[in-house]
Amino acid sequence: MTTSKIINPATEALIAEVPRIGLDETDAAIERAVLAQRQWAKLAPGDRAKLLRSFADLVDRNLEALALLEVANAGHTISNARWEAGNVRDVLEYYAGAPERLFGRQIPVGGGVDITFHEPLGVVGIIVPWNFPMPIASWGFAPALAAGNAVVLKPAEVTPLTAIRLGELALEAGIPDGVFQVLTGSGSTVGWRFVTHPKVAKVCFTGSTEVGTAIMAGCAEQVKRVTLELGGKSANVVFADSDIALAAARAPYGVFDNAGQDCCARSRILVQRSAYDEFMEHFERAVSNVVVGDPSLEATEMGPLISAAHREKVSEYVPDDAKIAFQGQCPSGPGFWFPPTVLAPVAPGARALREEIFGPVVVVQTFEDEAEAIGLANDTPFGLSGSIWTNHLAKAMRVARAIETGNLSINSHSSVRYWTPFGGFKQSGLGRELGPDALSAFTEEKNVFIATEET
Ligand code: TAP
Repeated sequence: MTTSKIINPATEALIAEVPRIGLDETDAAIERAVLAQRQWAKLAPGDRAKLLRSFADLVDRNLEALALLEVANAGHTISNARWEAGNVRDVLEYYAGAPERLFGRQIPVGGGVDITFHEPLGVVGIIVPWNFPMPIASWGFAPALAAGNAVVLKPAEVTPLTAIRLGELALEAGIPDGVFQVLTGSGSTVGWRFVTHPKVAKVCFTGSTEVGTAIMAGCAEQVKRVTLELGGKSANVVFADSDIALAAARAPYGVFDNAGQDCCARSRILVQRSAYDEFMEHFERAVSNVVVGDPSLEATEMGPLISAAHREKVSEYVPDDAKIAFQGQCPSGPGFWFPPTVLAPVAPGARALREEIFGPVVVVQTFEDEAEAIGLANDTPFGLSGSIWTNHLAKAMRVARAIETGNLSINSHSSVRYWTPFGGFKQSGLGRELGPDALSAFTEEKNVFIATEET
């Protein structure tokens, strides 16, 4: 069997070699999942819930080890990686409360009784990108398992280590063999087989819009259920009536977190013209203070990019003649480093303005009034996230309702809470993850009529 070499992006050291499984092993895993799912769905809801709680407990007890694994594999800062492992625990705990609460309805009808059930789909294939390997995996597998499905999970080829460990912890927690399997290998082999295999009932994909589009088209051939969480080009809209110093101080963390490799990155900052100079003065100071370096150190705020190839791609958005307003610092030497970079002004058609960069590069534009701010924010095929800074409540609500995006924060950059829905408008995706309704994405509603009177 061939293997993938796993590299620490902060040091470029080889840290592991992981099997690259092929089609036959993928098919065998899917067949195991089909058999395991039947037993899993038959378990009493309370027993399924207990096993998910045990899984959450084990993640909690292994939290530091999982975090350190992510620091080494993905270059995430240790504080982010701890949050991510904690998020897996929380998501598991939250959906461990679901099996006993997966209520159907009794609907009034004549001549009998009508009731609905939420049936599991069967085997769910989850395809995960490299930018947040742990949380994104759990947003799929936790509700899918809670609803009585089996899961085959494909991590990104470059960041499989935490997923492999989570697969081991699930078994240790007592989740039956075959119910949750982690399959390491390439997207075009393992991931695509989830699309084409008739016994995979649903594909949950997070990644690029390009691959997501192909997955949706592939799933259409079998009318296969699909959830897509794709790219973003989100706007951070700063009105002149906001606390400009605060908005500028927080702006780096809205876009440079995880080195900008975040689908929710607010990679376009729109500032009301009358506040532009004041904003840029504070923003420059904030960017120069971002601590970029060894992600295992507690004080580090930004680590490296994931790979040399990705750094190459990000660099293309900052050519030699780019108008760099200012840049932060980053280490030299081994590691895929890229400094926090602010581009301004940018020409209306510039690639950096229109395409998802997925690196620590942000563009700053100005606007005159509310209408122009909304127009600019919506001038993108994406619609995942965004922020609005203003002290005017009615304006904040008007603008929030007008921006075509799935997740907005007012006077904050927070995007994700496991108990609120998450997902995109337009080409940022299809369907929602997390929140109270996540199980409906992993079940089919069945209606049953029972005659109680002869007709
Ligand atoms: P992709 O290249 O799309 O890869 C994502 C996953 O899909 C990986 O596991 C990849 O496997 C797999 N894959 C690749 N080609 C495939 C195919 N033909 N069939 C099935 N699976 C395939 O994206 P990426 O570069 O890893 O991630 C960055 C993108 O993800 C960005 O656009 C970002 O915005 C988006 N993203 C979105 C969100 C949400 S929630 N909307 C969250 C995070 C990231 P390999 O490992 O073999 O490449």
